[in-house]
Amino acid sequence: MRFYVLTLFPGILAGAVSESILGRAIHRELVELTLVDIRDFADNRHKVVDDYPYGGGPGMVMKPEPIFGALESLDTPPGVPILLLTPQGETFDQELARELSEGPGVVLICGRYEGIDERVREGLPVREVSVGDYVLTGGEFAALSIIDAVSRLVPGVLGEQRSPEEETFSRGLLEYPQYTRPAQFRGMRVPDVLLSGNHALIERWRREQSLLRTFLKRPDLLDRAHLDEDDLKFIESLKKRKNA
Ligand code: 6GU
Repeated sequence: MRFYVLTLFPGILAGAVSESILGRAIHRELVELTLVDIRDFADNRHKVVDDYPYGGGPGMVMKPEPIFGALESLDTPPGVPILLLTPQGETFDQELARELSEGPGVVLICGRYEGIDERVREGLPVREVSVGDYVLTGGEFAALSIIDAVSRLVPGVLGEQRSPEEETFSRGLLEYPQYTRPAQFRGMRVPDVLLSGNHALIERWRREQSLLRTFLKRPDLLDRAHLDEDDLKFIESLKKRKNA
């Protein structure tokens, strides 16, 4: 999986991806990162990449030429998606992470300052993506989230701990509570069922805890989750209890 990141601040990404799981994935060449400094494609001697907005108003706007130039310098495989990172985009989620992880790579264009010249959206085949309803200082921090979420789905990156399919947003439910030793800590006990050694009971308890948590914290997820008959019965019992 290769990420091509167009940014005015390559150092933000270089630092963050050098550590931990991503750092190892890059070292093992399971993930490759091509950082492109948009400033290198400034079309003027002074390396200016932003300018005043036509029509006036506060702030600066990223010029189109360096972004087009940087993109056209890339040697990407055909069909690689080009994401323009902006709070105006569709919200990034686990489904898009999976989709991207199944392709050969992704181009990420990081916006900065108050905006990007509209002709980037108009003249390039970009898909606008946001990472949530809040405003960041720049797309670099969104790019890091996307790189992280996509990379961990690349086979080999996580090792063999467990398959990403088992976890929270893939199954569509929040995860059940986890405990490790000691069995008792500051008066708080690990639930007896987890110490019982009865794997059928444990599995059932975990499923119900997942359903309970999702019901309480993210009921919106239940509509999209894959639920069997027992799950639906359990949810019904939760609803009855809530209304009682
Ligand atoms: Cl992609 N960019 C910026 N600047 N802010 C954001 C965002 C992106 N996604 C959510 N907030």
